[in-house]
Amino acid sequence: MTLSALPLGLPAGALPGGLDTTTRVVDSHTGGQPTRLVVGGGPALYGATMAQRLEEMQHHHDAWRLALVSEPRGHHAMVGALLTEPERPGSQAGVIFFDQQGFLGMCGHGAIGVVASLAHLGKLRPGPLWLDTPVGTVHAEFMLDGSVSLQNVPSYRHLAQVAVTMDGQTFHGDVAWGGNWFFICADHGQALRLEDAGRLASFCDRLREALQAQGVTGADGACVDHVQLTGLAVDRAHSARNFVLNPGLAWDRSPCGTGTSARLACLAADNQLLSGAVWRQESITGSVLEASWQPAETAGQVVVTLVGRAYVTLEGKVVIQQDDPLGWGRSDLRD
Ligand code: PYC
Repeated sequence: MTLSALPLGLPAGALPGGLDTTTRVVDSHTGGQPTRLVVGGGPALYGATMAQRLEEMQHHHDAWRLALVSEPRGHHAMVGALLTEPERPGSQAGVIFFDQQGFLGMCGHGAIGVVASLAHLGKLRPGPLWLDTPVGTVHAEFMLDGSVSLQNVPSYRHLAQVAVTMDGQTFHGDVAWGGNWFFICADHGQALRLEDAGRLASFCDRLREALQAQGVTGADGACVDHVQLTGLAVDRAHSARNFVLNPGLAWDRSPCGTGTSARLACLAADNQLLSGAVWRQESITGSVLEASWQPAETAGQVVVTLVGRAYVTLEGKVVIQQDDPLGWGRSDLRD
């Protein structure tokens, strides 16, 4: 059938073999790292808490995760965000973040993208809002200049300077929580350059495997699924550069919000950054997140405020054609 042969007025989604879902998405990027926000349709979650809703999504609606963020509709750096009803009185919404590998506790660049996308749709004006996530509530502020300030869940260093052996060499790093678990390593000996992203991703992937093989975990045996290499900033106006490997081989185009939070928790623990001082974290793509910390209620923990900007790139409707063997996505492709 050619387009001109279509009966007049028939929507493309109603093509034979086509399932025109009511799922609507808004895509954005924060410092180059993409977020795909579901703003209508998608799975309905009925649990009373965000933790229950996450479990429901994991066990009953995982197909949606792959359909939304994996190829051919997405790619391995894509992070998805599903809005839910708020869990706590006073919050405006709940949000569950996911990627091609699974689910994220929190996502800094993603939360900034969610706020910018809701503002783009006219659903919020400059001012404060609270978002519930499976690992706690974050406080965001959509600013008049379009930037977003985000007070993350409390961050802390769990282990200091753990030794890990890989390929006969020993590396050291802190294990820290910033909404996800990170191994933060400075003595990696790698040049943090964009042109080396593939090599850096493979280095971090092997380091992560070594951590797991050598029994290095977060609190309560949690898997350390993010690796952050730190180095000197290229731009003198910035405080430091990082390379962050997210779950799988997805390396972060942004400086990673939860990773920057974990880094500040370590800097605070080592008395290397004063409370309230501004840290400008640079990624290997050159994008920047500003961050500062304040003591949290719990001793030894800090609350990190991130400031960044997200830009909307697309508004769309998800189409899953019934006879498309890849309509629900695939997760078995690795670069
Ligand atoms: O910005 O926190 C973040 C993040 C986590 C995974 C991808 N981005």
